[in-house]
Amino acid sequence: MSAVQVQVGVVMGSSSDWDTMQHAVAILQEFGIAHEAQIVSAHRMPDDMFAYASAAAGRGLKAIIAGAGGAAHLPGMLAAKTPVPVLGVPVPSRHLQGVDSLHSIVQMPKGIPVATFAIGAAGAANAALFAVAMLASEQPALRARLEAYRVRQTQAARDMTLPPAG
Ligand code: RP5
Repeated sequence: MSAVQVQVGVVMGSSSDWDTMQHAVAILQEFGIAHEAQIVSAHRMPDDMFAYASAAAGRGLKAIIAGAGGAAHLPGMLAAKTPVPVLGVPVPSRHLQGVDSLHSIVQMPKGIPVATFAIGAAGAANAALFAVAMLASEQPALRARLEAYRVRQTQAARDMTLPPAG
């Protein structure tokens, strides 16, 4: 039996990021994307982070979703060490509510891009949906599932009702 080829890696700086990052994993599960999720801290596990990034392309990863909070180096440092696209998720932080994380991730100097998403759960889910869209460009069955997902979402919005005023 051959091992499943992981397509998307989900990494985060701490177990405290899981509340946010689980929303990325939930989307990958929903779409049946082979993935892995683990803690790879930029400042507490720098050698592990370099090893993860260095091995990513050779392992066949098509995208890395990286979430971190505060002075959030993880997505940028991973991107510096791998040609695999890095999708950054700013995790809400204790003191600055994730604005620090957002600025740390989005303000990459020219030359090493990190695709940056919204702060928190929406950003995590959207990063995974973006990874699905990337993979779907070469997988027609996955594209059909993504289109069906959007149709369901549209219908759910059309079915919304408003309560009486007052
Ligand atoms: C960052 O520091 C992590 O990404 C996390 O968002 C933040 C706080 O980590 P903990 O102190 O909760 O472990 O590296």
